[in-house]
Amino acid sequence: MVSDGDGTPAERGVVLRGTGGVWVVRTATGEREAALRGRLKQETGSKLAVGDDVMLASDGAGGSWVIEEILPRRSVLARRTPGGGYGERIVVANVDQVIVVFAAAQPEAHPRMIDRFLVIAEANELGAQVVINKIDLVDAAVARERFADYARAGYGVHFTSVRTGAGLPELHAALVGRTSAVSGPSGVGKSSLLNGLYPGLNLRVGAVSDAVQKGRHTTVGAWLHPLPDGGFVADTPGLREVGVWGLSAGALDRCFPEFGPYRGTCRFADCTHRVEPGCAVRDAVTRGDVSAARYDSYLRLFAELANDS
Ligand SMILES: Nc1nc2c(ncn2[C@@H]2O[C@H](COP(=O)(O)OP(=O)(O)OP(=O)(O)O)[C@@H](O)[C@H]2O)c(=O)[nH]1
Ligand SMILES: [Mg+2]
Ligand SMILES: [Zn+2]
Repeated sequence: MVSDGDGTPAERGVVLRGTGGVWVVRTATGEREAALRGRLKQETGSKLAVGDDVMLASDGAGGSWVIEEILPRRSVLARRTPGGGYGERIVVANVDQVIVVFAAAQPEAHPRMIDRFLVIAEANELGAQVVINKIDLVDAAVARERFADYARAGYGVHFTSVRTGAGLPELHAALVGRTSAVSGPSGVGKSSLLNGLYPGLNLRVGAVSDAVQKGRHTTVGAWLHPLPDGGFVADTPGLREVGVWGLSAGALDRCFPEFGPYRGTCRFADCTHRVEPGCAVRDAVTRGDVSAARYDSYLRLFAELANDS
């Protein structure tokens, strides 16, 4: 415990979740419920988010805690505010990486949907890893081939099964000590994976509670779960619509890391890599150096984003 200027006891903590103005903050000595100091609420740009590092102060009487200060953020997973206003809505602060979870079957992963999640991570300048779960339901060699594009594009890819335990040690190693935003469609096994890695988490599996949040995710906040061996994982519902992430069509090419070696060498500096002559990205696709399927995702998302604005 340290002391602030007034001699009031102060503690540093991480915001785990919040409802109705009450925030749960984890400090070195436990979890505390705290309200945001009124002065902080008014200041522009100081909206509190799950994942924020904060300074807490006790009211002295030993009862309630107040969030006195939001410490500078290392990163944010943020979307444009709904309704087109300026500013942003932070889904999780201080995220180190996005873990995009899909299933090899039941429900079968759609690679074009995986690309959407990866683009959102890239647009937020966050690292991403891909998890293909339920590998027990398919031929593992076929699945590895089917999702080979992601490893080729430079992403970490984990093939896992909660049923057999396959791939779990490697996924565990990828989570320890970091703050990860876990996302993916309903039913792919996100909660099952986290329970498999950390039985103490006791997340609900196959629950309707998560599913009913679909369509309401502009108001449903993320939850940050502390991991027993260091780090945090956040459930982040509703990551899939790229349109709300404040991304312009012209910036989309930077969200495909494997285009990187080529996009600077197109004939036109403002090449959109669709129809322009002398496009080095398209040439790389023709040669097979860039995945045609990933390029196809680029074209679809470009059209979507161009229509949005
Ligand atoms: N065969 C098989 N089934 C799995 C595996 N992982 C999870 N399941 C099953 O898949 C179903 C959905 O799992 P959940 O963990 O609830 O999925 P989720 O991604 O958390 O879903 P939401 O919370 O709705 O987003 C459950 O019936 C699990 O038992 C796996 O590796 N193999
Ligand atoms: Mg779940
Ligand atoms: Zn080009």
